[in-house]
Amino acid sequence: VIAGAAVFEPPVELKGEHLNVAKISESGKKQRKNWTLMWTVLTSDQLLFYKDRPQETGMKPGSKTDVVQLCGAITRWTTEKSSKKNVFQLTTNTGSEYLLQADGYSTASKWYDDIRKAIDSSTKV
Ligand code: I3S
Repeated sequence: VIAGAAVFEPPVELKGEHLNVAKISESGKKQRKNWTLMWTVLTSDQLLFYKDRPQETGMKPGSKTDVVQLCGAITRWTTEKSSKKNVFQLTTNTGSEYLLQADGYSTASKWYDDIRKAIDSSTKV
């Protein structure tokens, strides 16, 4: 490692899976709901959404579609914001709002629990 050079540290990925994602607000401004199947990665303090699952070789930091900071975020289950089952919402401290969904309840609830834990530990710092 060259002293003083900026080194890209890839985030430690806790898990990655395809989830249905809809961004419904950006900085507090409502957006048209558009459900998309996204390769979703949880790190200790971020949620990363990729359009396609990055292959080992093609993994570039710039290829992320969306990066959500979990510090100060809030998550809760919702039955009002979608007719789909197993939907939870994630609101960031900058006022962006996402809906996340999986058809399997165990998948959705594992993600919900893990995101909650990441929010708690990254917000305490
Ligand atoms: O909350 P909404 O507007 O009922 O959400 C539905 C729409 O986003 C719809 O797209 P159009 O706006 O093109 O009709 C989607 O196809 C639906 O999936 C959305 O409802 P659900 O209940 O699936 O989140």
